Amino acid sequence: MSDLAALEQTILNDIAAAGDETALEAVRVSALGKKGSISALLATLGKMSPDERKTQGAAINLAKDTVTEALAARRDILKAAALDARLASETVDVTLPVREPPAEVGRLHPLSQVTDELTAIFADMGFAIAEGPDIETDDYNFTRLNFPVGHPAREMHDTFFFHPKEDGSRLLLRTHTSPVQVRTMLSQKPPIRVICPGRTYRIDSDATHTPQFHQVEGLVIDKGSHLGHLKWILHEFCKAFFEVDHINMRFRPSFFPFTEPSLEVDIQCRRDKGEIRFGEGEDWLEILGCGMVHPNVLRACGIDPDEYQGFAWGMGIDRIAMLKYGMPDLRAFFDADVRWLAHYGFRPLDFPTLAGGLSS
Ligand code: 2U9
Repeated sequence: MSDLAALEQTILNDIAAAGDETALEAVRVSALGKKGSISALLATLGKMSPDERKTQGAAINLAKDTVTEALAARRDILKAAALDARLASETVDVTLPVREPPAEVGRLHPLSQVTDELTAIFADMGFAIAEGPDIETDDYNFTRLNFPVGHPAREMHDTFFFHPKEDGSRLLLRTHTSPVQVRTMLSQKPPIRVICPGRTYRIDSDATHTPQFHQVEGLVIDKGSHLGHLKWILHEFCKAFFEVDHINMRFRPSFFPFTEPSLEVDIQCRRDKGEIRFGEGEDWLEILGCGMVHPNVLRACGIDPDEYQGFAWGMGIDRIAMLKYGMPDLRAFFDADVRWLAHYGFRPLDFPTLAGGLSS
């Protein structure tokens, strides 16, 4: 057997032995690639005499064609085998039970649910929703809300301050959502009717306090707004939120720097074997604070207190969520435990509406 025939046979054996397309490509490169064995033979043609070139050239090219065809045929076989193997490994067992879609298994956090509920209630009364930044200035969080610099009421807020800037001013994490109302008054003309739900921060941590918590505050500014309107709004809110037809409320005098007069509000309830029922019973439960906006606050926010007056209220969303849905430890709200969420969470597509029912 000539050297060329032996080489051709070796290459054909290698092609037949190639088990996959990568191995086959390696055989192709070693035979027909730039430095391949057949390419090397073709390169010798230039140094041959014309007669030798004619015979050798024809023979080498014939070998090249044979190898090329064998490569193509083997590639087709290997491709088909790879496809068969993939199809075999990717079979779907149609007898398996169907996995529940995310809308069925996913759950809304109670805080999202309660925020949606109270937004639906106040939106129904004609309130707009306002939002603002979590990082605030001392001016918007305190000074314009009638907390004079150095006043002890500032200390009661246990504030997270950032490092002071070069000019001595310090940014902070807002301790209440009240700066959102400040921004609203500075940017809009009365009449104003807004609620401001959002994250708030204070250095505090136990079963009923977390350093980050949630508040919703409301603000009404108009020429004739008074405490009677405020009481009606809060009464309607409490009935709708706690889903009862009747609720007794108690307004007690209190103090907040930003309101005068200031009041704290309790609702009547009955505690029974760890459960609370609203709208009946002998106990009182504090749920919010409120009052008429202090003239100093109106003035600091660009509103003339001789022309306009208003009222505001604030409540902890976490607290009313715990009360309504009987969740005893606030810290669980932040544990990101899916078992807790499966128990206390809400179906995502049941959006609360007054017509369709808030939590049903
Ligand atoms: C402006 C003017 C007045 C908002 C108010 C309260 C009373 C209140 C607490 C409830 C529970 C905070 O989360 S809590 O600890 N809040 O009692 N908030 S009046 O009054 C404002 C707000 C903004 C411009």
